[in-house]
Amino acid sequence: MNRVFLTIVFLASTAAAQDLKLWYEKPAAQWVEALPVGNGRLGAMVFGGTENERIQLNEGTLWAGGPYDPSSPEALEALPEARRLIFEGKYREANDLIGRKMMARPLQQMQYEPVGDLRLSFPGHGAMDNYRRELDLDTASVRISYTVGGVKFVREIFSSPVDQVIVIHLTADKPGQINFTAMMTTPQKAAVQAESPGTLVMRGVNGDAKGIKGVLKFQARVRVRTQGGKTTSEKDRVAVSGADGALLLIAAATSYKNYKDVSGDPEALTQAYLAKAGLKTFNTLRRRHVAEHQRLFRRVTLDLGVTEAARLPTDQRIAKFAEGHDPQLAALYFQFGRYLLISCSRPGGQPATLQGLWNESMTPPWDSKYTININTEMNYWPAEPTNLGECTEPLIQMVTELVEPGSRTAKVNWGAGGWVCHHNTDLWRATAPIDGPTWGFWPMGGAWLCKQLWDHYEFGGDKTYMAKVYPVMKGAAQFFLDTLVEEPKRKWLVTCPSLSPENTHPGGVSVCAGPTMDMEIIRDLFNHCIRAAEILDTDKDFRARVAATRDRLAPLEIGSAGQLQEWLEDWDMQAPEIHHRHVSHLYALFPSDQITPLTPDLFAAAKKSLEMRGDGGTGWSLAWKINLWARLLDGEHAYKMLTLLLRPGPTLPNLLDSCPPFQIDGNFGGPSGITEMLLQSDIAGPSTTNHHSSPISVLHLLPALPKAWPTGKVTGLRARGGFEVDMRWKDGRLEKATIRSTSGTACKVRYASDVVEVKVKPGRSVDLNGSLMTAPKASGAGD
Ligand code: FUC
Repeated sequence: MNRVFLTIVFLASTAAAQDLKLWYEKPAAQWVEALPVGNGRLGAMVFGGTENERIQLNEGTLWAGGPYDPSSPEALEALPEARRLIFEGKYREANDLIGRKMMARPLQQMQYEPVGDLRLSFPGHGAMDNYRRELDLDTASVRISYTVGGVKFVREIFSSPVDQVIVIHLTADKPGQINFTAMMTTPQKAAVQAESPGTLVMRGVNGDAKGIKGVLKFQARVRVRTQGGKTTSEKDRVAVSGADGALLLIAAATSYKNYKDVSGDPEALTQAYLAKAGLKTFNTLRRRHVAEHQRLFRRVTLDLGVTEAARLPTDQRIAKFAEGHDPQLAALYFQFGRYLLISCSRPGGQPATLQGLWNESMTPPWDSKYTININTEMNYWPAEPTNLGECTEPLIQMVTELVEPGSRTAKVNWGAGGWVCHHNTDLWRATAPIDGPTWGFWPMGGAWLCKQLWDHYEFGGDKTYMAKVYPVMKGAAQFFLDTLVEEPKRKWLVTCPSLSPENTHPGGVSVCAGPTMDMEIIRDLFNHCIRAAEILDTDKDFRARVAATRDRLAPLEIGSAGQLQEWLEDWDMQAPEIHHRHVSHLYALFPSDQITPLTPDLFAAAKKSLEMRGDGGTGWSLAWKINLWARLLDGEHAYKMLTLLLRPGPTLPNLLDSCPPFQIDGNFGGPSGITEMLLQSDIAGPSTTNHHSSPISVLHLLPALPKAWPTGKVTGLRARGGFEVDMRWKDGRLEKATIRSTSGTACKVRYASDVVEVKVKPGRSVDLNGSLMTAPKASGAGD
């Protein structure tokens, strides 16, 4: 008895300590083992070497190139011919014509680049004991500790959103033990110079790329401050000997002001950041950093239970997750996603790229830019439901900025009004179709991003915000009013040319007319525009036109295998890649709500399509499928997808996602999927038939809870319509739920077969117990 009791107590206390930490027994041997910190603008990957520390640095605006216009002057002329060829079924010819005339010039966009590395060498620290390297998600800091010759050394690193510097603090438990040399290296065209007192400065210019000249200046500046000891600066290094402790502050900036203006002064900026931060003690810097991080991070807690496995280093846990004994790793993975979003996407910064904020290469995979045919949207899926609405600000800003270049592309490429962005964009907000017709000739990226704008409103209910982004959504809708064409057979309105992202149809190419996903995205965009115009009481005529056009869009179709058709034609069974990683047509099931249990035929067809696709895929594809199975209310299959994602391969030792290679989207799609397993919310059911006239939120509690998580607790999740939800469950049954209103006043709450209507005033909450039908009166604080 006693032993059992002690084990439980031990596990509980270890769990408390390890709950929110990634930790390792060795320094990182490679980048995919290093640990990320970031303040939305300044990022670092910390390797934790004892003799040689490498801190790889990024600054969010350091990209290749400069402002450019990739329009193809020949594009518009070729459009009618491309359409004719497609409608005649001459897909290859259309593809070739599009490739020759209609793609962007240059054919590729600019890439995200690294600043370089801060290298610290600690002579004699090669042989050490008691090594531990950890990332604490709750304090957003990396800590490395070890002993050499009986002296304990501790290194702590964080990137402060408040003071705009990366902070490195070095301590030893005996005086005079801190000896190191600091240097900087970089793959950029840059020079490093040591300046007194104890300062390293890297001055450089960004890369040229694809014929576009690099016009950004950048600077990284490291200041070393010690307690005691001696500091010398010479040539390109700063050396410290015999100090009791040291504080290093890193500032970095570029001359980027916005996508049209590169007149900033990185020298003045880095000097100013250091001057301000330099006045503060380590404890003050740390306190301010932790408080700001926890303001966001602590809004949500998730407890899925703990077992013995939680005592292992994180890389070992990843390898064992599928064995099913480590529910806490799923919770850690969920919180790691939130940590990453807070660290790479903060107001005033750039949105999360394919690698968030973290990239060591001058030529990263897919340029580490914004791929908007799934990846960038996935990055933001967890933002609203996991209570990080602020983190979408950089994305909203980017979409707003896309309007101007996107209007040019709409005009030059399509002869249309409004604005368009194809399947990628970059720091310079390029909007034209890139890479080649198979991938790039897809005019839907901007429209899909508009769904994120709408979600921000649906969760938050802020009408002032809605008024600001409505013109952006309206411009996106205008583009389709101008470019949709009638397909000859059934006279439906369709996009043409377009494609179902990256998937080849039986015609041997991707380009086609009216792929299902396009129709779904446009239906959402149109419905959201109508709803926004109603809320803002504006644009009556426009609303009517949008509604009339919406009603002529090609409908969702069920094919001969009972599947939701991916294309206008029933091609799915003959498509060359039946297991293709993109599940584009299932957009209607997730992230959209056009397919729900209330549309049973489509719901069954979507399930069939997902089964046909299979359970394989890239990291992000697996992550998408967690969300899709959760929306199909199948917790076991959703959990199976999570185990396929959270294993070595799709998940790297540092818990980052791999496409492969490293790509951060799965780190956001995964947590979004976990959220969808616990809470789903919808406003007034499916929007396919424009049911949005009297919206009411429907909150579905524990809709896809897997057997692997019989007992748990979650607090602070957000639901559409302005609510926050806490839940506690045991033996697979809901015990208690609390619905707090942030702006909503009424919602329907569904759990298993129970549905109750709850009224709650903003700022108040209502408690429900596991049997909803008997509950609301019990504690109704809603009046
Ligand atoms: C899409 C995907 C690829 C990759 C790239 C960044 O093109 O099809 O798998 O994720 O984006």
